[in-house]
Amino acid sequence: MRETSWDTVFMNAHLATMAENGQPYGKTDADCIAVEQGRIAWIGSKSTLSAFNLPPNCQTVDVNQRWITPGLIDCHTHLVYAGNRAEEFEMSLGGMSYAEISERGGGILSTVLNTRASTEDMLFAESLPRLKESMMGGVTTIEIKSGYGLDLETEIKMLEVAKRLGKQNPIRVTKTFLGAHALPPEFEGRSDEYMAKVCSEMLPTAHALGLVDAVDGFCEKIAFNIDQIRSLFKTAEQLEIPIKLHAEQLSNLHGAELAANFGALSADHLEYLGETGVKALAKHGTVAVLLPGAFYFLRESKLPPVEELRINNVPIALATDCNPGSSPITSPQLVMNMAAILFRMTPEEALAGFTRNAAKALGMLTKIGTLEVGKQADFAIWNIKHPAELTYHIGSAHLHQRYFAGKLT
Ligand code: DI6
Ligand code: FE
Repeated sequence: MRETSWDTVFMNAHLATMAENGQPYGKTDADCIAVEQGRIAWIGSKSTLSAFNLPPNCQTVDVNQRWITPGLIDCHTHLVYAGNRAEEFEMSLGGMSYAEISERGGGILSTVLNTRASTEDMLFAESLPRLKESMMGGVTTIEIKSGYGLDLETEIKMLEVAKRLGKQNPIRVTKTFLGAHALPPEFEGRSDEYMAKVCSEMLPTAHALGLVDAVDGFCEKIAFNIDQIRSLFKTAEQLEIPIKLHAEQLSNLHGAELAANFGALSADHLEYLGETGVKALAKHGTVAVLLPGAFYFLRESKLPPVEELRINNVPIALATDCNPGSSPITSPQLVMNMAAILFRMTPEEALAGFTRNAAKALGMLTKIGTLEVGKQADFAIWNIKHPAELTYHIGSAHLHQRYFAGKLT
């Protein structure tokens, strides 16, 4: 008899471990998972369980032939913001393009004004329902970006709200500094100066407060050019902060290549990514994060080069990009369906996009993203008969239960 100090054993489960074990969905014959102190302690078959001595207070959970996947990971969101942009949505339906709306002082800037005007408590209260929605979709780790403040005070306020959301809810929140999201109105015509302020003051201050897990920027004609992004990355490099980039969303400025050359965790959006960009991602192990919600909502017609990414073994993650302007969505399942229908990704790729590859995009694969011994016991338990159903049903809820660090939530 092997002594254990397990807290919980889940039994009669189908496991989509999403580990790279050569089986679709990382399936195994094992039908049990044991948890100890918030981590996966053992994965095996019920028939071998008698070899273990379970402590008297060990709880057993009969999963009843449901499927367990790793808790989902939404690796790219702008979930903290104030107000919404339903009126702009109406304008865009009237024919105005996203770039036009943004040039008219709408777009990101209108959310900036609302976010600046909100107190931290207001911002928290507005963001919380979105976080709850995300949790109800099976998400156990979420990345949240700043970027609707564009001044030191408001960027810090956003990151503090993100931190508090994580502290007060059973979910892991990682915080990304996106001060280089757009040019604030007070810096009109002076984008180099704004970027200098981001690098010399805003990023170092937010970092010193312990609020920055990664740095991101928006490399685009309507945002920042490649030289400005390079200076941002140099600062991040000096501060030893991992980087990410919004790249090639509306045009090809070769941002993904720049990011990859700096060893970025991920390059995100990528509809306009070219061949050299794909090769650079492959060379540096940078994850391609695709955001079908924004593609759909902006009625984009240029598809990201999914097949080229596949051929070059670039890991592909998916995320909601939850934001008020281009992707007002919190449901991973709906995004998985969009990825299949719009990008022709397979259901297995879609699930890997919200688990293993999303963990990679956050630099957290050693902790989360697959069901493997030693990793966090973050599980989503689904009322499904096959894991492809998560992608097949159009956004319908199948979540039976959600466990965060071994605890039912
Ligand atoms: N690309 C996007 O799609 C979002 N940010 C970005 O850099 C849009 C953000 C917004 O419109 O509020
Ligand atoms: Fe984004």
